[in-house]
Amino acid sequence: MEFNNSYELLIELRKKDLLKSKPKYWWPNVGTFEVVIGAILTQNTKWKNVEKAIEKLKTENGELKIEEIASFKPSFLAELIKPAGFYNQKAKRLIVLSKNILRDFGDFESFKENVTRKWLLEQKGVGFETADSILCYGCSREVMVVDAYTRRLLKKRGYEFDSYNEMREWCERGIEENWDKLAIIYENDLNLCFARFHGKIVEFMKNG
Ligand code: 39A
Repeated sequence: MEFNNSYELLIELRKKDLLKSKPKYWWPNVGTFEVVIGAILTQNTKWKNVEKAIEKLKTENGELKIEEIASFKPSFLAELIKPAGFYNQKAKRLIVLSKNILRDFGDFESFKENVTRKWLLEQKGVGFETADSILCYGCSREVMVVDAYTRRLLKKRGYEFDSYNEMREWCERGIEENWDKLAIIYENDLNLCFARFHGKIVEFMKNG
């Protein structure tokens, strides 16, 4: 795979049909509180384990309520999210994060509209990748998530970066500079393009 910028990488990945039978934005249930939960739970574990934990958290009608998570005792939540590993730490962080969202934004809809990267990065257990996952998939912002898969793929092709932000900016820049050719494919939705681009990188690195 040869590429000179992230646009050319996306074009290469598009030839591989990597997101067949995946949700439109790759991450399930985009725009919901479930993305916040998934972004924390996926730290240091496989996505399959996250799916198991999320299923345990859902109510009978498939809902995941922020008020409910905020009201749980850490030990009770830890038991539910056990499949995702580091469950005591993750339970405490999820409860505090849920409480802080309700305290500072009132509800999840207002959080989606008003949250900033700075606010997210001030939360315990939220680093760059988690913050950008919440922004891109939870809040529909025009932000590209990059991760260990992205770093490994780019390193293999001779691209190395000093920081997370430098790698993210490189990925975003190639897409933005070629948006005239991509807009029609991605319904004029840059968030959709970034969401799928990240998903394609993960699926490519996981499954070849
Ligand atoms: N590692 C991952 C994933 N693998 C994933 N999916 C598959 C759907 N998501 C949403 C996040 N992280």
